[in-house]
Amino acid sequence: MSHPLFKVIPKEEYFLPGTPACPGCPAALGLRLLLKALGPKTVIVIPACCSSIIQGAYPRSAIKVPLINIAFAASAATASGIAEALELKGIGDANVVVWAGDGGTADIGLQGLSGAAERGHNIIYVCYDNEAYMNTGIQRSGATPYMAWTTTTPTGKREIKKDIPLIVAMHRVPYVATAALAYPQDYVMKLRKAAAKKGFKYIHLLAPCPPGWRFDSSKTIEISRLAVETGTWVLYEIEDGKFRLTGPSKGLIDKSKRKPVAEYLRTQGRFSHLSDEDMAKIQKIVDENWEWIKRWLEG
Ligand SMILES: Cc1ncc(C[n+]2csc(CCOP(=O)(O)OP(=O)(O)O)c2C)c(N)n1
Ligand code: SF4
Ligand SMILES: [Mg+2]
Repeated sequence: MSHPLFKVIPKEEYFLPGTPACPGCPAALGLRLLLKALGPKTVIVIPACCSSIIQGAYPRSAIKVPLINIAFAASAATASGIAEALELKGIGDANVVVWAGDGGTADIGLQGLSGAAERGHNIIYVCYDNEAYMNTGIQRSGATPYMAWTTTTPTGKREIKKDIPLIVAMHRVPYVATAALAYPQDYVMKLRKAAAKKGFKYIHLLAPCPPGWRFDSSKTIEISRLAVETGTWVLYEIEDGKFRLTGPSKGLIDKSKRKPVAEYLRTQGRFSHLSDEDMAKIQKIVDENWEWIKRWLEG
């Protein structure tokens, strides 16, 4: 009998093994699942990031679908052009996907992303968020969380994480969702839902990165799960303007159901310098975020 996972996630592979990804790499797993979810009629646009290395060089790319590498700021604009060209050619059933890091999304590619969202091009933009510029040596990005160590925030980042999914949602696009690697069915279903809708769709995948977050490479999924169980990372979707919690996040409105945020933070060397006071402040940020969600759901 086949594993229940295969009911949702096909066995076919479009991401070949033997890449230079680090062990436990969330970008490799996230892209592999994305290609399984969307299938061979997919064009991938990748700006400068770890994934542009992981994919390998033409003609020996690890990715079995058409792929274009592009300058940092240009990924959403490039995908928009590809989507319009396919439309003109009468090819309406291909998925045009941006696969970009948090630096390429929250900072350098934000204007292109906003423009494509506002114009409503028929693309799926996926940000895999490892919460720093990993490929160039762990520099902080707008998506790095409060107090996280990076090489450019040696005593911890003083600013809070920029909320990209909500910024995109304010463009009134048909679909915005968050995802986590510990919940692959939830991620795959969201990708499929996005593919079935016309217009600009956005998915933000939390991507725990062993070397950048300072944890053992066997723990990627465990840390992804803790991010959700502590309520630090919230799984949701906003479909045609309607906000909905998904997966295990549905049961976490009640604070007593959430694990303490410290359980998540203590798994990672990037937070090893935190005092109890810092931990309490981060717990407060997470709890305030849930208060927002509660008010939102209550309308
Ligand atoms: C315009 C420009 N600036 C800087 C770089 C150098 N660079 C290449 S990858 C990268 C980091 C990208 O970070 P992110 O988007 O978060 O992806 P990750 O490396 O974390 O996967 C940087 C700064 C570049 N290629 N182009
Ligand atoms: S630094 Fe992180 S995201 Fe980049 S290849 Fe290694 S594990 Fe993957
Ligand atoms: Mg990054």
